[in-house]
Amino acid sequence: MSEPRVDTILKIGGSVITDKKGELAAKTDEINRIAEEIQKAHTQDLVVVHGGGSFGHPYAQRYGLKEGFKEESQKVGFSETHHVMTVLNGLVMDALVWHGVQAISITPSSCLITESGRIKDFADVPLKRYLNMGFMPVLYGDAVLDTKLGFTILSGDQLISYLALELRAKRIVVGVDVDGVYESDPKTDSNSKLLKNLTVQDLKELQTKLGKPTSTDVTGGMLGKITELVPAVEQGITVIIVNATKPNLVYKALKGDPVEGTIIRKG
Ligand code: IP8
Repeated sequence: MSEPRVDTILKIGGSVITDKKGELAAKTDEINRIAEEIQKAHTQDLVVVHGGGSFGHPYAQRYGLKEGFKEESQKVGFSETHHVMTVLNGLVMDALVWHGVQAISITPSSCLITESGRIKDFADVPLKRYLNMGFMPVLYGDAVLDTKLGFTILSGDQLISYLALELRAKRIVVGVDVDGVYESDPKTDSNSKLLKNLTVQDLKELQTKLGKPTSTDVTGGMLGKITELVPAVEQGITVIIVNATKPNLVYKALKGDPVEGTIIRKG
C-alpha cells in the first residue's frame, strides 16, 4: 500500500458545533453550514476531526474519565461518553454525507490505544486505505482504552497533531469559536489582543502565559490546543486557527485563501 500524504487536517471545535452551556445541545444549523463549506471547498486529501463540546465533555467530567479507571461505576460513564460522541459524530456525518461528501467515520475508541494519555497504538491501515481511495476520514475526540490508566479521554487536538505528522500533512486548520489565539482569554478579557502570526517560540511562551481554561473542557481548551500543536509546527506544518462560527472562514482556509485568524509557523 502506498503511504498516503494528506493536504489538510481540519479540526472543528466542539464549541462550534454544540452549545457548551447546555448538555447534548447540537447546533445543527452550524453543522450543516460547515458541511456545506467543506463540500464547496473540494479539498483533496482532507481528514476531519471534531471535538466533544456539550456531548463528550460533561459526561467525561461527571465520571472523572480523563484521570483513568478507578472504580466500577465509571464504566457506564465510559460507555455513555463514547456513545454520546457517536451521536454527535452521527450528526456531523449526516450533514457531510447528505451534502454529497464521500466521508467515512473512523471511531478512535475502536482503533487506537493510549499510554498515560498519549496515542500509543493506532491501527491506521483502514484509514490510510480510505485516503488512498479518495475518501475523507472523519474522527473525533473519544473515550479510549489506555495501557496504564485503563481508559482515558483522547482530545481531538492530540489526534490532529498525531495525524498531521503521521500523514505528513501540509497544514492543520483549526476552527474555533473565537477569532484566533489571543494574548489572554478573550471571553473574560475584552481588551485582549488577537495574535495574527505566531512561531513555535511564541507558542511556548504562550503556554506559560495563558492560564487554566475556564470552561468544562476536560481536555484543556485553547491552552490544550496550543500544547498539542507544538510538535506538528516544529516539523514545519502550518497551523491556521480561524473562527468557524463566522460563515465562510473554514471554506476560505480550506481553499488556501487569506483568512482572518492566527497563523502559526515554525519560525
Ligand atoms: O473536544 C474530547 O475531545 P475535544 C472528547 O477535542 C470527549 O477535546 C469525549 C470529551
